[in-house]
Amino acid sequence: MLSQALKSLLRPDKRVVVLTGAGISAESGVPTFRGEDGLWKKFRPEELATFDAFISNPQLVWEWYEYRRKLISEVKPNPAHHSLVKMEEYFENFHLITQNVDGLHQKAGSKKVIELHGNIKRNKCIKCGRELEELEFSSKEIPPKCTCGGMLRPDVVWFGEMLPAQAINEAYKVSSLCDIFFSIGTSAVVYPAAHLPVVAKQGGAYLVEINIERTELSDLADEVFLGKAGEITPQIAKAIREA
Ligand code: BJW
Ligand code: ZN
Repeated sequence: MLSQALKSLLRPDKRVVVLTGAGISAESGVPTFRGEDGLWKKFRPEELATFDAFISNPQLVWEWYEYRRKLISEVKPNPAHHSLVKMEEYFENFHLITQNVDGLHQKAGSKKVIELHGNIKRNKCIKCGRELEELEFSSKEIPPKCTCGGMLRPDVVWFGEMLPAQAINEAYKVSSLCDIFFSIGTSAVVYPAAHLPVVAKQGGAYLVEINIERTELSDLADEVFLGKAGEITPQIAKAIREA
């Protein structure tokens, strides 16, 4: 049930920012990193999603990503992703920021997505930085090599690495200037993404969280929906149509 305060804010001229995390794709069948049914139980991202881990065991890290790529290529966006497409169409000033690398927002039809942690479909050479799509190289070797001889790695952001400057700068800017900030399906423990809702709140935004469990952010939020993103987000989209 949406509060009256939130309902009254759901006007087309309100500036809206949505930050999504792994939880929004959970109902599509993409495992999350942490939380109750946090998936990669065998692999802690803090151990595998680092450049050092890649250098010490490139094969293992590459194969983890290959496994996930295959899984992601077989799943579909869920009602939460689709509801955000409706919200993008409704609000005149709408920004979708995602920590996910699965491309499911784009697959659902979201036109503009700020990807903070890269995209699992792309690769880049660790030596010359060249970006390559999956089909542009032969994978006889694991990991495959670039024409310059350097190893290819997924074009995602690992711990200790800088986020793409344009993406994080835009994310900070729109978060500091918004009227409503939705944090959906993120444990809000990985920085700098976890700082965005705080910046929004400091800027006067109404902070809404959607998650199956309480997080680090819950105490700061104006409204917490404890439930599945695929069930709650459509209720927000429905309220917009009724506003
Ligand atoms: C549902 C649901 C359903 C389930 N419906 N909900 C400040 C303080 C402390 C540390 C740092 C700091 N600044 C930087 C750091 C270090 C570090 C960091 O944050 N560490 C913390 C863990 C302590 N950050 C970095 O290193 C970042 N870089 C950086 O800061 O650069 C500057 C710098 C460089 C060098 C030196 C110093 C500074 C980079 C972070 C990169 C994160 N990369 C990963 C991997 C990406 C590639 C890949 O996919 O393999 O990104 S890690 C992983 O975590 C992935 C995610 O995007 C990210 C966030 O996870 P997310 O999305 O929140 O998922 P979960 O699983 O944690 O949560 C899921 C949630 O969904 C749960 O809450 C569930 O309850 C919920 N849920 N089902 C709704 N159906
Ligand atoms: Zn190269």
